[in-house]
Amino acid sequence: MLELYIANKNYSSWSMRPWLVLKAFEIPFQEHMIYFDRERSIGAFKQKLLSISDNAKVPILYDQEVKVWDSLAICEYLAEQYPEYALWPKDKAQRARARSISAEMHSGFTQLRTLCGMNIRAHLAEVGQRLWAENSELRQDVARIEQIWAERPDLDGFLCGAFSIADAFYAPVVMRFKTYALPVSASSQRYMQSMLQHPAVQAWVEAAMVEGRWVNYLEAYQTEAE
Ligand SMILES: N[C@@H](CCC(=O)N[C@@H](CS)C(=O)NCC(=O)O)C(=O)O
Repeated sequence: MLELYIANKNYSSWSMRPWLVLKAFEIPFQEHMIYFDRERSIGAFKQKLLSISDNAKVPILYDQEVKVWDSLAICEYLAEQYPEYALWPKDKAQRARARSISAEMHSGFTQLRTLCGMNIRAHLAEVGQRLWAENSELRQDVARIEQIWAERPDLDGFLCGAFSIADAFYAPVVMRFKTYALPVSASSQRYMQSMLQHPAVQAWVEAAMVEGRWVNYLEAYQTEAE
């Protein structure tokens, strides 16, 4: 049985990606949750991670004795292990696009990632409005994402046709756009709706909503009492 180590569903955007892929394609796996510490200084999260993998970051996948870390490497490994499912699109051109946009997400969009941390439970529209007004680099990141989304083959569908790893990579972005109510086009909102209605995304979001763990250092914009 595959074993996937992840952190809090409310906050852990990197964990969300391979988890969604496993769920969406109904690949059986055992989930191991390692909660972030309330304060970074506590150090228990890091210590637990270090006992699992030297890279000390989630997600980590174990397939018996095989260890895979890093969300993109995990998804590539799953695609290789389950060639019967289209984890990457079957069509060569769409597969190339899916790989490219996943890699682009993996290594880019720094401003969006830094300023708008994933926080599924939170409603930060006012914060989003301020960030949007003040940060041209954030607006550039969002513009590029919107361009990628607009190029999907069917406006009612997913990024490269059927749901694939590429969508799992952009799922945390969907959550960020929602939390910070960033002003995106009708076409982008349509993609966000398709994603939010996907059963795997819904399952993750439902779990995030009831998780009930507060992590101070991941809450830049609100205090616990709010
Ligand atoms: N590039 C890595 C990033 C993993 C990552 O940064 N994970 C975060 C959680 S979302 C983490 O484990 N942070 C713990 C830390 O930095 O102490 C991936 O794609 O898996």
